[in-house]
Amino acid sequence: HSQRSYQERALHHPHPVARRLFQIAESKKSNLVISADFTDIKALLACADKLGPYIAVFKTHIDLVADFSDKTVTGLKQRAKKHNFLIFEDRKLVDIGTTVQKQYHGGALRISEWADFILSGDGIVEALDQTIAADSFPYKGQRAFLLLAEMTTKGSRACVELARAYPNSVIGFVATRALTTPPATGGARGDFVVFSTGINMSAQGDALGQQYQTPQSAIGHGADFVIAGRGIYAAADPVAAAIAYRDTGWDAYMQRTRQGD
Ligand code: UP6
Repeated sequence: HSQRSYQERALHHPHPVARRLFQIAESKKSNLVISADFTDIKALLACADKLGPYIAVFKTHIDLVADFSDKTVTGLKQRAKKHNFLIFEDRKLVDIGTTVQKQYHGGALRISEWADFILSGDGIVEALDQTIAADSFPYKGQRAFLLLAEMTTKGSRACVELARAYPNSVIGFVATRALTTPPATGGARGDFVVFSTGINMSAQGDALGQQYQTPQSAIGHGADFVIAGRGIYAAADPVAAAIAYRDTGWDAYMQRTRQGD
């Protein structure tokens, strides 16, 4: 698990999106990602307004937004700037390369326009890598991908190999634990950012198979950022919950990097 500070990783990471991510975490003292799984623009932007100050990343499922429009795009971009957070679109794209390219860049949801990073995966990473590397791509150097890690050891090894093969676009993983031993020093390649989903401080799971761990547990296992949805936005006081998750996540990070000693 990485014992280096976000500040140090921000200085040395070869990818600009990872550098921005670590800078934001450091400056807001937050490794919290809100999973904003809302079904209309008003609720989505209200969440960004209310919780924006406490988070490093705002995670969307944009295909849930029934009234998606230009207002969604401009509204999200404006909130990201105002509150200094990155946007992660969590659509699980699984089609053939050429289809995925069109779903990502252009298309009805215009994901490349407003999402700093999205999920990629085996079979599509080559196609998406080509899209963001093209001379005509308007957001060059400002977009990146995460890989959704496989649970088996064999699967997660393959995932790491894939990430290493695409250093210009893949910056890390969504996983329940760190998949690699991170480099101990400077500008070494392979400093993957680990995001963990399934974070909740008051529930063990839901009725549909979701399983939760706490921010302390995830960060103790090597997560750099914790993603929480219902644990925060469905709480009686979402702002108080966001602050509690942020502070718990930050303390766990300080412990792991021994800055708390
Ligand atoms: N998510 C998971 N597990 C995964 C991958 N992604 O929960 O393996 C996403 C869900 C949802 C969020 O799609 O957006 O993380 C979890 O929300 P919750 O905290 O409300 O359970």
